[in-house]
Amino acid sequence: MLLRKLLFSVFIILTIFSVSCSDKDEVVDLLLEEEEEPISEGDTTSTKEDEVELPVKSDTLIFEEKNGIVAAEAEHFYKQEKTDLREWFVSDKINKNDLPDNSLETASNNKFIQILPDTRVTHADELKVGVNFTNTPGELAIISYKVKFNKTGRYYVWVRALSTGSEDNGIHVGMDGKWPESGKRMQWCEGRKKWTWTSKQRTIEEHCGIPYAIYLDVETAGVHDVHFSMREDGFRFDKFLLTQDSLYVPIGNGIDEVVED
Ligand SMILES: [Ca+2]
Ligand SMILES: [Ca+2]
Repeated sequence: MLLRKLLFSVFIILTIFSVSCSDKDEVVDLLLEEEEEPISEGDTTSTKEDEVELPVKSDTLIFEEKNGIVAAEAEHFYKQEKTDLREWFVSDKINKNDLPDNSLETASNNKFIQILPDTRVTHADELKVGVNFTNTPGELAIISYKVKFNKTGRYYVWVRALSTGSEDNGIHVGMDGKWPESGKRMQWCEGRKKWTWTSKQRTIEEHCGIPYAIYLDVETAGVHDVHFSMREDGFRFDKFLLTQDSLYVPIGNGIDEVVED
């Protein structure tokens, strides 16, 4: 009798162990399946609802040129690359103590982006080429925007920026993976500590930049990628504007961004 009881107990224990192993296997299988289909931030299969809620980094957000002009909020970039050393951060992710006075209140759309960390704040800080400064466009912290051009031709590039010194006031602009000479070394000397529109190119002779020299030539109508990349770390970027009118000067927040219908 005792032996029968003992055998029965062993049977029960083995049965429970077997069921628990089977459950465990099912859980492991489920985890593996979920890992095979990760949901990433850049997933292009996102629903319409997601697109509305997350305009930033959505490749469905296309700005459209109309009547030879187009504007876009800097914080509405759809892609960021080469971020190992420096990265663009949207202002609502930056510690309030690190935001210059009134920079949010006076920014278009009350947001901007900044390249961080900023290790070269003054001229006395160590210059590290390829880290906190680069004269090579497309080398560090590239952000991209999709722009639909209805008209081909030359577009002058204006950027609204806020600098606090001489080491956070330069940037590069390019298009479709190319960085033309006319997009190198955008430079700001005026308007320290307030948002300032500029379209000037720094040269050896003129460190504060010369006008009418920063532009992109659009050869085909349709959607193109407009890129900006780091020249100096700490750069603060509110908005950009492309215009075919060489004499156009943006004022205030500039014109509203227009998204393709
Ligand atoms: Ca800097
Ligand atoms: Ca803005």
